[in-house]
Amino acid sequence: MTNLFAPIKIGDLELANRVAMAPLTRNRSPKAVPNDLNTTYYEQRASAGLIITEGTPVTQQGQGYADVPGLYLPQATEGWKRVTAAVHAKGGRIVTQLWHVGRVSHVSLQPNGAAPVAPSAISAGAKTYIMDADGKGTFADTSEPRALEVSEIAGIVEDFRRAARSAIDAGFDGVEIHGANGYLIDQFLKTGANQRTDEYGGSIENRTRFLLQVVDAVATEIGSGRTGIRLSPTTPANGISDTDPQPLFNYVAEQLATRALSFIHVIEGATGGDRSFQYEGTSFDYDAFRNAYRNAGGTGGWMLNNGYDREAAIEAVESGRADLVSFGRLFIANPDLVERLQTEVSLNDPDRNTFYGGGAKGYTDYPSLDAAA
Ligand code: 8OZ
Repeated sequence: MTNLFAPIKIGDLELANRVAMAPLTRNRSPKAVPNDLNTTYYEQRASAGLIITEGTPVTQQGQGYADVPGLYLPQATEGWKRVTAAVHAKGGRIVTQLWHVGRVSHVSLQPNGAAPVAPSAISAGAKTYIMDADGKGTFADTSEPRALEVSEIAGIVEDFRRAARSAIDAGFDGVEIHGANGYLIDQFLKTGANQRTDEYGGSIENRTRFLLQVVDAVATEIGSGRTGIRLSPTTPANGISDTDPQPLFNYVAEQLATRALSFIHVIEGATGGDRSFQYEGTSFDYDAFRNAYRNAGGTGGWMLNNGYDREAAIEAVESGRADLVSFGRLFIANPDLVERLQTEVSLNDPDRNTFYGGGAKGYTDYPSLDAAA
């Protein structure tokens, strides 16, 4: 029987335990550069088996929220070096999440106030987070996107490759490609956002093309054993939907299986919500998805996410349903979450009001057990 707290090797990454810190957007990095407060936050959470940083846009075009840290400016690489050094000094492992939001953006965040880009000119109908004229964070409707020219797509793949190189330069142990939650890769995958008639739209193979081009560019640049990907087959996040997700994601699983990735990170159901959520008129079997990956020879760590508590995480790993489990909200409020889960002590509650934006309050001031003692 495998234990949630036992070490694991996934690809090239040797982890002390199977409790991962999920990527969490916190909007505390003005000018897209990680700072000392961000360093403290990640350092406090270094006992996670693996930290996956908040989404990190690969370009300004890939940016959809104010004050998220990027990986497209030299200053950001320098800032991330301090974060990775602090986590490594505490014995932790940390990868960064490479992100392009696609249509989930606002003109005020785009280069020259341009329209956000997407597979097709279909609005997300979602909210994003921008700065108002007084520099105060506020939620706003996502802007109308324009459809990418086929000639532009290779450039975006190249942006992912370049950011992956910068991640390694910054000292990260690897990267997670953000293929989830209705952002650009998920927009290409799913019928609700992709109505293209060229080689990037229509068939399952065509809709998966962009994802695989990004995976191959990143894995070739930094090594497949340092590359993971996050997927959310049935989330409605950011207005995304698909008419038949099971064959789509079984194909994705089979394709990824041949690429020797470090891990596959799966959000079950609606991100941050109902784990049994399905798109209207469809059904999705997450065990069948994992089996498609394993039956095709996939050996990466299978990481599950979404609303897990101690008991459910222990069960998932002991039953073999998961190799690792990632925790989001619990890691916001409990820097020493691994120790707390291990010793079964009570957890601090996260404060929603301080999730996005602000300073140390609700970010670096949640007490660890040591501090409480
Ligand atoms: C919450 C707020 C803003 C962004 C995701 C990157 O859902 C996000 C995100 C979450 O993957």
